[in-house]
Amino acid sequence: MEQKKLVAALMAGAAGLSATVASAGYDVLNLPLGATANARNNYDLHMFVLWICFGIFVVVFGAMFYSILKHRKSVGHKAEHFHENTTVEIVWTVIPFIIIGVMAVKATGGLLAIRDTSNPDMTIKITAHQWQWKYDYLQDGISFYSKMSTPRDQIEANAPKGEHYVVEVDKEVVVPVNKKIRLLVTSNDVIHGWYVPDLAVNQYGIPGFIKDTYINVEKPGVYRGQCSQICGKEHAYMPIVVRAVSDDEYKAWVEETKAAQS
Ligand SMILES: [Cu+2]
Repeated sequence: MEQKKLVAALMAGAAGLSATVASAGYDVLNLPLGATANARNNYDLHMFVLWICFGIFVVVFGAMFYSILKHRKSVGHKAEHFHENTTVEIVWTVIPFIIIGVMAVKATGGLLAIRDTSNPDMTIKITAHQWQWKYDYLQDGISFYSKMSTPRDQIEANAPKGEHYVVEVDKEVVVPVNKKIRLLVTSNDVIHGWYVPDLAVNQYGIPGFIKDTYINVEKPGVYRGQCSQICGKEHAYMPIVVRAVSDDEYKAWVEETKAAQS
């Protein structure tokens, strides 16, 4: 009887917890679904590994609690005295090996896709500065600095915070959708990180080195990010805003920006 009450209490607790988590909109705690194939792949891989962990958790803790309840001393069980069971040892070596192997194959596929910067449609060079970003569109001959546009008054709490507080910029990085865009990331001073979660890119900008990565944005929209490496006193104030637009809109933006530059 006691046992049943305990199990019922545990189950009620678990159900209550999962209901609370679900109603709180738990997806904000998860990885973003993202707007690129790599972002989606990262999300799927993350969920795949998470469910494997959950399965292991259920099996291991299930066996443990079953043993504790069913084989306890007060109901008359005596501890077994045995060691070395070849079958069990083979099973608990082979099963984890298979699980890790499957995860490694999937993860390696994802990593290779992320690293494949070959055959880009266009290239943008990104140079980090304390504390702003410089963008050079190598094909289109556009070049500009992008700085945070949140007024100082909001930061110093003299004015109410805006909707995009500290993740808004004066000049957005405009890119066309469904184009493979190679990003060459470097830095002018210290190490920075060009980090846009929705695009699954978090790339170091290191002085003296050029690192390459790429994006291929599938959905038009505005994607916000921030510098991910502590790079000095204004580190928190060097956001990134990428605006993905249709091909025609991109061409129009290029013409407009070039006309304004010259
Ligand atoms: Cu930085």
